[in-house]
Amino acid sequence: MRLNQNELNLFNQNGFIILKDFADKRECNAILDIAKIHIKYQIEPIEREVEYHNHSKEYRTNVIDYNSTLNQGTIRRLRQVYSRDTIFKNWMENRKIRPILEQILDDQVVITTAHHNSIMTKMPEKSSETNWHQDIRYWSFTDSNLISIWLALGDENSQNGALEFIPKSHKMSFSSNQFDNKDYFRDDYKQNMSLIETKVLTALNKGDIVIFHSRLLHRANRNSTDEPKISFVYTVKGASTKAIDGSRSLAYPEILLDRT
Ligand SMILES: O=C(O)CCC(=O)C(=O)O
Repeated sequence: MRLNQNELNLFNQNGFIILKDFADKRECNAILDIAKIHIKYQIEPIEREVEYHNHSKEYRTNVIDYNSTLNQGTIRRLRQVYSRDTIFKNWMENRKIRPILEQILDDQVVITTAHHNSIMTKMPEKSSETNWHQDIRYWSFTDSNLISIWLALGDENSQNGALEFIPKSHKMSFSSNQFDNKDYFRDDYKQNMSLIETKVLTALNKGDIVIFHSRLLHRANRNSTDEPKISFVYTVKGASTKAIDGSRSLAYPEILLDRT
């Protein structure tokens, strides 16, 4: 499958694109079943809600041990899913999406397992919101030609914490005082407010995907429903984009995918 020129232009302009009904529902259900087992038995490496919010910028930038530092608490994400089960690996190596990723990256596709390589959860009552941020902020690469593929394994909406994006922000330059000390984009800063008003919510259904640029500002609400929200996210880069030697971005394997 390939994007038409209009869709590719939209991605380049806005920094994201939604592809409705992209993944096979049976594959989504299989991913969900395995994910629920790993969540139920708290199989490491995991990150808990408290850690997701409390870890410092230095920890997020440098630490490469992704095991939880706590022995209890609500799980926010299962990490390193590529190597957990072939059902996860197969989705990340899915051939149907590859031509699209090649088009967007304008390069051969490489999975970087160091960062988004996760099942993301938002549990009822115990989840929290995520503030505005660019994913690239804690990553170390020669350039920002990286994109993430977010797969909805159930419905995602304003009640359960669907992603919100600021279109076009992947191409904008910001000053350091527009961000707080953890590099979140400040929503209490006057200069940011009018930009934040341009936000769009990406409501998704099971099997929909959204592909977004590593510099795109995004956030999400907490889940205020009674049902868990579970999603899959992984990141790919162009082959000519290199992880910096000695950085966390190079601490886990990269998987070069054949050209289509
Ligand atoms: O589900 C969320 O709260 C957003 C997650 C996110 O944007 C991230 O971890 O980079």
